[in-house]
Amino acid sequence: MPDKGPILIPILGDQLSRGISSLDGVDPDDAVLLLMELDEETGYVRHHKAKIAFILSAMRHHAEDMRTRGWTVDYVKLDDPDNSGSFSGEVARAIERHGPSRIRVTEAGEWRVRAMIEKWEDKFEIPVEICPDTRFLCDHKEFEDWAAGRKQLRMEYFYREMRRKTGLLMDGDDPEGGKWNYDQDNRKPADPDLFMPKPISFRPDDTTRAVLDLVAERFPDHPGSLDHFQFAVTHEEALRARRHFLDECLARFGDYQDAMLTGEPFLYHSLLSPYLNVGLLDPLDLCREAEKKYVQGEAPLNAVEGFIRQIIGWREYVRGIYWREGPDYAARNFLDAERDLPDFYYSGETDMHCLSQAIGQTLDHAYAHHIQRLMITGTFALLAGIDPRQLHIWYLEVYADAYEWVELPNTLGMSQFADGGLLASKPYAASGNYINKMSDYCSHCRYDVKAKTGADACPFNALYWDFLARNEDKLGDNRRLAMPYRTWEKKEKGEKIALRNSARAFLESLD
Ligand code: FAD
Ligand code: DLZ
Ligand code: SF4
Repeated sequence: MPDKGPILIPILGDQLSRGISSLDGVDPDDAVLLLMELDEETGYVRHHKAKIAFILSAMRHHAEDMRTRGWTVDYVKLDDPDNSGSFSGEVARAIERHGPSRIRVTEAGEWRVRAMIEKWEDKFEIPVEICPDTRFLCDHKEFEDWAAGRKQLRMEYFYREMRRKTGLLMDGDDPEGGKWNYDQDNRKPADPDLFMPKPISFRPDDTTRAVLDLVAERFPDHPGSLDHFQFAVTHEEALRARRHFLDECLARFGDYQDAMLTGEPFLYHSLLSPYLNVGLLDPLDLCREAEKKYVQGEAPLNAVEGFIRQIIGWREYVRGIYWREGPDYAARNFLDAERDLPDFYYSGETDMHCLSQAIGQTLDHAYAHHIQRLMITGTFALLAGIDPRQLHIWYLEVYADAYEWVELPNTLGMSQFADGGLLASKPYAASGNYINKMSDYCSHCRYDVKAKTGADACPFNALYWDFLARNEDKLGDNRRLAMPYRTWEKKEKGEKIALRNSARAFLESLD
């Protein structure tokens, strides 16, 4: 290989940050950036059509943006007849085209692609430098050091470290306002009379329209609709989306973070995760902008702390868990759950109004907010004993923000307890009562949320008790479940049988 060739810098589809680490210290005149639209990436699961369109359009816009900043960009389109379909195949072809002296790439966001990149040096007989992804606050070693020797890896303690490290919402060595966490103020159910901010939407330009046509033609069998496509696809648009959230939604984000309302998919959530995850927005900058809103008296502490915690706490923490647990994490199934994912996860067609709302909006917008993911589609799957691997694939497919490093720990660990409690201290099991408290869904549902058994009873109710009874050998000694297990024990034998029969009849109807 020539010593004097350019540096070949592959930029993966979730590395669309102008300051991505593989560019650090590189002179644009010495490098070729390689962006690749690939069958393997668009097809390793059946991604929602809008997710593919978002990523490809953002990639095309980013390529143009980098060209205007003086970089040479080699862009391989999905319908290029010579496209080999994989990162390795396209890097091989790019080596032929450019004769690079070396390859430099920022580490991938998933084990599958990481393993592929680690083979490049031997495969291509050319030096390959893999740079750490500096868009995260906590690198792999720092997370290891934090986790080492701890019996339990609780997010709350990790989050405090990140607060200290960034100085966000700190008053010297103490947390602003005297408390680290204001979650107790953040559990208001939504009121249908609330004024809801309209989400900012971006009209597709020529580039996006071409991508939408391509996706409609090539992926007709993938889930989801392109009809509501309104994502930001450039750095500037993502900044406008950020401003919209900070000005219009942040102040009420905390109060209504856990609320759900019929026909209101977005409430006061930021809708910024797709942009953070592909690199159109920087997480720390976003948190600093949110902090300013508190300092300027434009948003209360419970909202700003809650928002910042999601990003420097949860987001960093789940990434740490993903890399720490290794590629086998995806295979865990602590509760031996083996039921197939019901078809209605792909159609939204079910009489359970909470599920039809959460799934319907997911298929329309490739979006559901956290409590819908956790307490509606997640809790139902947990109670029904759905195979966590099938559920993991579903979440990876249907959300525009889904990449394995963030989706897998949330699904397998937090939502399904399939890692046996590494991430969550107890399973997020709940009856219909929780959904009724936090939403207006039950008042629109054909099922009766107050009824426990029988054909018209809310299925979550019998499933909840059945879940506890079914998993008593694995969960019976969990201290946080002591109360529900005591309540179960106190029930009359007849009631127990009726609940379990009701659950069984419902589960059989799913099969
Ligand atoms: P907001 O409610 O406005 O929150 C602000 C930001 O905080 C988000 O944009 C996100 O970057 C971050 N955040 C919040 N909660 C989490 C969390 N638990 N883990 C990581 N980051 C978080 N998030 C993803 O980005 N990708 C996924 O694939 C994903 N899969 C999930 C699967 C399940 C089963 C569950 C329960 C949660 C999942 N989440 C995932 C976390 C969370 O639901 C989404 O980040 C959030 O709903 C995105 O919408 P938003 O931008 O409006 O978030
Ligand atoms: C998710 C995705 C999709 C749908 N398509 C592409 C693509 O065509 N080209 C690309 O470079 N990246 C894509 N991605 C994102 C990658 O899957 C992601 O970069 C890897 O999973 C590594 O995190
Ligand atoms: Fe969901 Fe049950 Fe409420 Fe219907 S009654 S919306 S199934 S929780």
